[in-house]
Amino acid sequence: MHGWTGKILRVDLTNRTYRSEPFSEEFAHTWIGGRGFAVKILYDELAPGIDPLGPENKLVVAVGPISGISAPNTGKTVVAAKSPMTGGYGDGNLGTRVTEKLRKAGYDALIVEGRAAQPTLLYIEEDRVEFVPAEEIWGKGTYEANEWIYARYGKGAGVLVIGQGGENLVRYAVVRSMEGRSGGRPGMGAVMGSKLLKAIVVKGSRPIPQALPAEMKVIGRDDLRTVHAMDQKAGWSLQGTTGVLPWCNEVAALPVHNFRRTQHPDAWRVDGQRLAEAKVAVYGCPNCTMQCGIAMLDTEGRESELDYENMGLLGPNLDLFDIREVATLNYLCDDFGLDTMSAGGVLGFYADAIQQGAARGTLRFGDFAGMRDLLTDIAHRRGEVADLLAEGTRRAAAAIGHGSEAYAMHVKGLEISAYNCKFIPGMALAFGVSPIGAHHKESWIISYEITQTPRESYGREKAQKVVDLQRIRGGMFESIVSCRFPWVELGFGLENYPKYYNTITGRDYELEDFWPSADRIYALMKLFWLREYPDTDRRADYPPAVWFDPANADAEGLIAGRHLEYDQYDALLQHYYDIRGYDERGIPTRATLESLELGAEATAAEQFATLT
Ligand code: PTT
Ligand code: SF4
Repeated sequence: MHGWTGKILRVDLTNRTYRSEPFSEEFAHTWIGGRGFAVKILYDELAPGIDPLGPENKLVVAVGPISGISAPNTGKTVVAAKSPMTGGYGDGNLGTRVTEKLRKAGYDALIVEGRAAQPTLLYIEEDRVEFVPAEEIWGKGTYEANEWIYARYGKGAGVLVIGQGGENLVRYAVVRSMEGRSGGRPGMGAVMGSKLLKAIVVKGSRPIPQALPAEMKVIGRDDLRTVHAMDQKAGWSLQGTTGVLPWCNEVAALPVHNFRRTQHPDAWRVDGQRLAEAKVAVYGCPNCTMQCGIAMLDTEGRESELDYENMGLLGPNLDLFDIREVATLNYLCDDFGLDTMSAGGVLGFYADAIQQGAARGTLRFGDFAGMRDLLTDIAHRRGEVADLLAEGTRRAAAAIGHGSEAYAMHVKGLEISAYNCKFIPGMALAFGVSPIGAHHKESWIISYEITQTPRESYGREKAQKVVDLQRIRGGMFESIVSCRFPWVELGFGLENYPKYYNTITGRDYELEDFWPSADRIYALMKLFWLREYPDTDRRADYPPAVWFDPANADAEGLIAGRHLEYDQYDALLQHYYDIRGYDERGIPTRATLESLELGAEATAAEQFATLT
């Protein structure tokens, strides 16, 4: 088989055993890799209703056929499990040396099962697997733990590590890698923590199987140069993702004051220009020339690597406009291994609940020290409030009550990315139908919607665009596993990806040939959800109530008085279901499942729910 190693490494932490398992060429072609492998494995192997933080959950680390090869931005890996945040399928994608090392160790995926008896580091070197005691770094932040690991295994090793957040089962704990960033917003770090798994270290030196290695070398080298030149021309990596912040403020899409407002006159103080001026270092994932991880010093003089999402949700969303203070909250999230986006969402929600009189407490918007101290307590689950907020916004709102659910800014239990959609229907739909909860990674329609369509339209073309983007982003990029930024940010052609795929696997794909696999992956993520929540309906695909509330509309500015409309949103959602072949509850119909070669899954699904 060209393009895949054809093997998955399965490790059982409870019994300290492991084995290499072959997979078929048909499996490879059907599910491609990364998210495709992960959702199929987790759907087949997890019993419904298991505790995501129990030993029955499994962590899947999966790469794809073009991961790790010498071509633009191929250093990405998918981490997946049943999500402690949503209860459905969850995953994230991070830049890490594990990508290349796992393939060179001879595997396309790693499945970690069970629970270790004591804190453990999993060391994988080709056919060798060791369960290394990790008490010495348990309780340490990700930076210190990573240094300890590098000192023992060398800087060339691939490392995934968690911080105190994951150890203490904060539901939105992420997995960290120093060569990229953080992955697994829906709580993959907490899943590692629940297994007492502090880190995974991978080494390998076998060749990555490729159909045409010599051709790939030439294509990859040329395209790396092309992307580098495009970036230098566009200057994108000067500000990285934070370059989008002024635009979000200008078009009234910035989350301010727990998403209550969409614009702020001080937003410029935390924008990409300010970050570029304060820049002290630049980082990037392996195999990347775009290097978008821009770091500045925080209030304590520590390097903190900032992105737009981090800046928006730990800054304006909390009424914080001192960029060094935002950098400090960001540094703490990185060190504790907490998702910056959910952390910003939770803190904003709690400050709002206090302001509304729903909760009692001292935290105020704009209170940097209060936010910093509470974040630290959350990572350690110290005290009743922090313990509750470690559960995420949805659970915190359910406990606090008094109407706070309306302004708990999440979808399916995952906090919303830094795009305030109180008057952006298509992007609100993208959050609503994202199968892993409110994450912009599935379908970032906002730029198309604002610049190329009437903003107030709820037309079918927006639902079609959401589907188109899901196919490209959540389908193709997450399964071939490569960073999407060369395409998103520089316009590097999508046709390059089937070109790599064909050179590596020996197949003959056009771009559209990825769509059946992409649709299959989305359908299976939905079935995973349905199996966990058999009574689910279209309400699961709605954004927060506050975006529909006239009383919450901006009082002034670009979208003063505007808000989402229920009936029209519902019609837009129906367009999405129609295009996808889902029924009125948002569940794929039997015919749709059969057309995606999921007939067996459809039959099995009928044991727990009725399909139409
Ligand atoms: C991603 C999410 C994002 S998306 C950001 S900023 W972004 C936040 N980054 C965090 C961080 O940093 N530290 C932390 N403690 N928590 C964080 N949470 C947030 O996590 C780097 C880039 C980015 S920066 C994006 S959009 C793109 N994401 C890609 C993707 O998802 N798939 C893909 N094939 N290519 C991508 N390219 C880009 O990668 P999650 P990363 Mg992470 C400090 O994984 O769970 O999806 O959450 O991915 O390595 O941080 O991505 O404006
Ligand atoms: Fe990583 Fe940024 Fe490069 Fe993508 S563009 S691979 S996120 S450094």
